Amino acid sequence: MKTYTNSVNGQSVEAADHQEIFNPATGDSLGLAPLSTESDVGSAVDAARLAQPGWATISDQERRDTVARVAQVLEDNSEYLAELITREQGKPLSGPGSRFEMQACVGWTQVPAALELPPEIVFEDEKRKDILHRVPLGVVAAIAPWNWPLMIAIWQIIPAIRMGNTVVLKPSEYTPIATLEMVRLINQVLPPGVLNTVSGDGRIGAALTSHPGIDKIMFTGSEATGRRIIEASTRNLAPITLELGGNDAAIILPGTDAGAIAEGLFWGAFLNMGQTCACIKRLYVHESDYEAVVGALSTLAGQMPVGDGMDESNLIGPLQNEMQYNKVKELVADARANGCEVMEFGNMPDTGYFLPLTLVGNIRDGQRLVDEEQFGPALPVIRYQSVDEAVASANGLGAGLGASVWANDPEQAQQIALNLEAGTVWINQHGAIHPMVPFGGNKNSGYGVEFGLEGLKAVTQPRVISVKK
Ligand code: TXE
Repeated sequence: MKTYTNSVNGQSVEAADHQEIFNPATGDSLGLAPLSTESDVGSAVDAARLAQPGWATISDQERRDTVARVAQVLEDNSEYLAELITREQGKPLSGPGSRFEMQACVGWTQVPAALELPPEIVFEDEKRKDILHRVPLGVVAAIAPWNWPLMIAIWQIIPAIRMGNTVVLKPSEYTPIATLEMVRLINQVLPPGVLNTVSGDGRIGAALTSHPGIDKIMFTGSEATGRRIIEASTRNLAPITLELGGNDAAIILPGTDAGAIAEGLFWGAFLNMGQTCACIKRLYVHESDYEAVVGALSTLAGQMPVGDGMDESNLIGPLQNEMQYNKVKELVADARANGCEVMEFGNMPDTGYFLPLTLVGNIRDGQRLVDEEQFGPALPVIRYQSVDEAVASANGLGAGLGASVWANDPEQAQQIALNLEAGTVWINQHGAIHPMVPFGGNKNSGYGVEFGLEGLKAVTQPRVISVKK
């Protein structure tokens, strides 16, 4: 059985203890992932601290060139890593699956490599000149989730490295292998100590985020863990970028052509089997359009090939883990027990954490499947009578990551969008993130933004040089 290792100071480090990782589609063993100790966390942070001053003092151009070489390594190894993602995470190779995730890894590395944050004159008169420089924070702790394990790790580590920080990354305990392999490959072109890993569950995450040697925390995960990380950071006062998922509402304005938007709605809700922070998790449809929208989504759901994602004909795979599988099943069972209409599609394989693509009708705000983040392939479709009522419902929960408005007239949709409490409101699309466009949550979905120039600023601190004339 293959044993995977952490990377510390450019070296593969053997762990004393391991956990076996299994394919969520087949149950096959994928090998042994390392389990770090608290002392391993200390060694990884020490390596990152030691490497940071040297990495920060090479020229900006040299750092950009190195990050561009990282993008090339990702591109060269994308098929190998995509297959590992599919085996470990479950999303299919095809469609918006693991090859798509690898393309995103490449793109989200190329863009920071191309961006610049030059010093900025923020004030000047005859007496003084004030120049704002952006300097690295130091060592960044990156805590990644299991839904887009490589892509989200890249979102966290690449801007940090680009700006002269060094990193200690902890992948999710559900999906460590593909991430550790990606880091091993990236480290072929990074100087030792710039990118290090530790592995394990929340205890190791807590040891890392509370470590006094950490200067910044990048976290994507649940709201509950986000709150724990804020508490842990009182030990190091590290600023935090928190992406805590959402419960995104989509509102279809009355009279919208259901056939024209069905595919966008479908993938907006069922991308990665719904295990995506910015997926449609509540769909609000005017009562006069309800049958047409449910009909169009049912047709698509009924046609989707489901199964092991290593088979290139499949577009829908299993849930990633038993915890998530049970959570989604429980929410659907609750809806069924409360009289909702549960419409299930697809022939499920007998093994693995497969759940049918599910639309749930006759459901209202206040029911668990609407109010709680399902993070799975079960979409509540809620009828509304007035657009004001739909906007109030969309804004009625604590989450505020994304939202979308769907309409024949995009101008009309934009007016509605301005009233939605979310970090991003998409029009006639959902979850359409881009490496140049800042992305982050409002309300309980977290704070801080990633991507683009704003994302680079978030991994720096300002240093003002103020000159008397
Ligand atoms: O999340 P956790 P889990 C949501 C989704 C899911 C729920 C639970 O609804 O059902 O969260 O998933 C690390 N200090 N999202 O249990 O615990 C952990 O090891 C530091 C939405 O996987 O938040 C992992 O690496 N780190 C989300 C990471 O935090 C800690 C994506 C995320 O795990 C820690 C994933 C601690 N005290 C789940 N405890 C999104 N935003 O898209 C755990 N971790």
